[in-house]
Amino acid sequence: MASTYDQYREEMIGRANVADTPELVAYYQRLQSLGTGALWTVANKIEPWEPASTSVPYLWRYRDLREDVLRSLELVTPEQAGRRVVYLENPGRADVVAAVGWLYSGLQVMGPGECASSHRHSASALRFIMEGSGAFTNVDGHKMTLGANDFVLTPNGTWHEHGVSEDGTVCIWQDGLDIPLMNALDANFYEVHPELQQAISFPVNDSLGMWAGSALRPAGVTWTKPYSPLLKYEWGPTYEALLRYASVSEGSPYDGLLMEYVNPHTGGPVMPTIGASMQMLRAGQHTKAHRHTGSFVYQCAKGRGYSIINGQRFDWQERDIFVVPSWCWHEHVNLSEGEDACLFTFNDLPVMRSLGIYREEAFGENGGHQPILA
Ligand code: 1HN
Repeated sequence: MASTYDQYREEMIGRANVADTPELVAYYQRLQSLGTGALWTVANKIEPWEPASTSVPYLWRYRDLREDVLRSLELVTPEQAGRRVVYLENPGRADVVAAVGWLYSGLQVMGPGECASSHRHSASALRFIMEGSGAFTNVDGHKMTLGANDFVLTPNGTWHEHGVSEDGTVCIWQDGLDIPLMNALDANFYEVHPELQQAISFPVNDSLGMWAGSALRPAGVTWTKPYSPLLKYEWGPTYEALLRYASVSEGSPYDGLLMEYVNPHTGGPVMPTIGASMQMLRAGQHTKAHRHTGSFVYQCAKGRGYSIINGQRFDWQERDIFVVPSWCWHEHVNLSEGEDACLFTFNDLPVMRSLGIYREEAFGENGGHQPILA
């Protein structure tokens, strides 16, 4: 409840508070005919007290989607569709085809022997592998083999194509891109590779050989591109790193054991506009609620539990995807019996941080936990 003082402040101090009169309405019409408007009629909307996202908290259950994603295998070929993808539409962001904020996400499916044509675009992209074996991605000639819970980058401007080997199985992965952001900035270009399929120019999985050496890096090798030279982050070493972290630290009361995927060359985010992390919740852990700027797409990589987002409970299990819009309160609960749970996220934190607009706040009341609203 806003106090009387808050109401007074909201209505009176520095805020637009002009009642319509016939004279003003006529004036507004006149301004509109001139391609203009009176700022005080829109000021409170364009300058809210705090972020007021049009994205809503939302969860897509994998068991609801999987059959329909697989059905697209029979309905369209990758050649016809370009990409055979079922995208995730946030009810508040249908106009920009976003899953949350300025982030797009979808589920892509490919069968054995299929390969989509090579292309590049201004949008930065990533994939998180959900199921199947034999998937691969080729990024600027660096071919990578992909298994469940592997995370792979296709940074903006890189030629890329994906496929599944002849001896593989049907594969489903989550795509994440900043297409809505690129479109909002009117900076989105798209090109098809002249040869449709790139050559494999380096040893398979070479970016791991070069850059996945944990605290080691190849001597005398320079890297000048604005994204991580490590293009694939495998599940095995990711989970191991989380276990090692858990053995020496409590982690954060708000995030549990959260580790960011980094560019090993800089220690910074994997790409200039999209960051990613994997977070472990211990058996029985219930994190405290907080909120911050930035839009987040989560995928449960292991275990089951629920999250409370702005007072609403969302139950998740492995492969479910949910979103936390900017400045929404959120807390997570691990319900896996005696086991840790792991949540993958991709997000626009690098944008928030590089523009100096990252802000964070703890939920102060009720021991740090939100009441669940009906
Ligand atoms: C794209 O390039 C891929 O490379 C997937 O698999 C989804 C959605 C919009 C624009 C480009 C891919 C995409 C996309």
